[in-house]
Amino acid sequence: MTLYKRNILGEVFIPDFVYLIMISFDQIQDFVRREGFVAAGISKPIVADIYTNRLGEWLESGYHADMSWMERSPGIRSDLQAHFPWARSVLVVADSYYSETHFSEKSLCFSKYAFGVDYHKIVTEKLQNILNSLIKVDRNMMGKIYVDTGPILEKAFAEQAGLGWIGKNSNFIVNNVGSFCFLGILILNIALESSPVVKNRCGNCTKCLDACPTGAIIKPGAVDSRKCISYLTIEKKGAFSDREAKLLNNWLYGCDICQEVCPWNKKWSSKTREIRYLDRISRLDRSRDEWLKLTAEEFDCLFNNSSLKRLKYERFRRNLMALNPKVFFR
Ligand code: B12
Ligand code: SF4
Ligand code: SF4
Repeated sequence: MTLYKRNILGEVFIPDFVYLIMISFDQIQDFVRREGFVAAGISKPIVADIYTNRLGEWLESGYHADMSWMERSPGIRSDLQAHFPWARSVLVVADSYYSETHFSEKSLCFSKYAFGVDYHKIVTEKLQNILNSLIKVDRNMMGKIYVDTGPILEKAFAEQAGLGWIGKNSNFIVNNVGSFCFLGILILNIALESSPVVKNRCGNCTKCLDACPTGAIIKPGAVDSRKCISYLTIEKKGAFSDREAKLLNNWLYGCDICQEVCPWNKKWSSKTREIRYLDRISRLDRSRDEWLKLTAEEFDCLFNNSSLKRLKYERFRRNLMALNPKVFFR
């Protein structure tokens, strides 16, 4: 017998009282720890107006560049129940991918998030394990996973779930862990109490704004993607303009500068226990000339199941050709 019902429109109707008694956050925490996540918390399935208003301003300013998919589905971005009427709470998790980098002088720069297996795959797999465990406890459990795979304001949910705070560099800083963490969410049909929110601890610090080599952090918390090395090397389609090509500052894929300078990362970061995030780090220490010799077949082999695979060889070559250390400027 299932405990939820459908009305004549086929919408799922769930009496809240049923789900209040089924499972506690403490039980969920056991599953979370088993998967090796460094933090977890619970949020309600709606994001506060402050986040959606800021998203609106960001889009109006054109800071999303050609990522037009960011304009889609504003309804679900603010209220998950608009799309999932059964949603009662959101489990938010953080997975650390931090490792120190000891690349040689000749090497081009790679973001730490590209040292191993694609995080979409790993975080989704771990959240699926949690959902499966929950279903074993209560077969009426329903869930939906997002790991940067849909129109979800993940950092807003993470802040509401008390995992930490959104820094002025716009990255989410997990309390006691730092920002070198991926986020993922599991929408649940059980009503769980929201976790207490953590205070923003950026204070008067402006290290990330000062360090960004392209001036992409327009104001605290807001990044103009058109100037951001991460956008240019990962998301941008097509050729670079001359000006864009000069912004890359030796970064072949992604950019970590505004995180590397953050005092909280210096204080808290420690090596991830998820070794799959680091499984090809030693093979990335190459000079531009060495990378230029990489063939399309070798690219596919080296970056199999990595997030770089989505870049494809053509855009990898585009990035590579644009790197010329003599012509960097803001
Ligand atoms: C679009 C996108 C990008 C774009 C735009 C980045 C951006 N800052 O928005 C580009 C391609 C540039 C990018 C780059 C990176 N990304 Co990205 N990206 C996303 C994505 C898909 C959506 C983010 C979003 O909603 N942006 C919209 C704007 C409006 O959001 P925002 O600027 O953060 O503003 C929000 C808050 O900051 C707040 N806010 C606004 N103004 C202010 C002002 C103040 C003072 C404060 C405190 C807050 C605040 O309200 C806004 C709405 O929620 C998410 C996944 C997801 N679905 O959430 C991953 C995600 C944010 N990216 C991620 C990563 C890892 C990166 C990179 C570090 C990768 C790299 N090393 O190169 C860089 C970091 C660059 C940077 N400094 O932000 C992780 C971040 C994890 C974390 N700990 O924060 C995410 C969460 C993916 C994931 N599941 O792990 N990304
Ligand atoms: S990722 Fe790099 S370019 Fe983008 S805001 Fe941070 S420091 Fe600036
Ligand atoms: S560098 Fe300073 S201002 Fe920037 S995110 Fe870290 S603590 Fe906040």
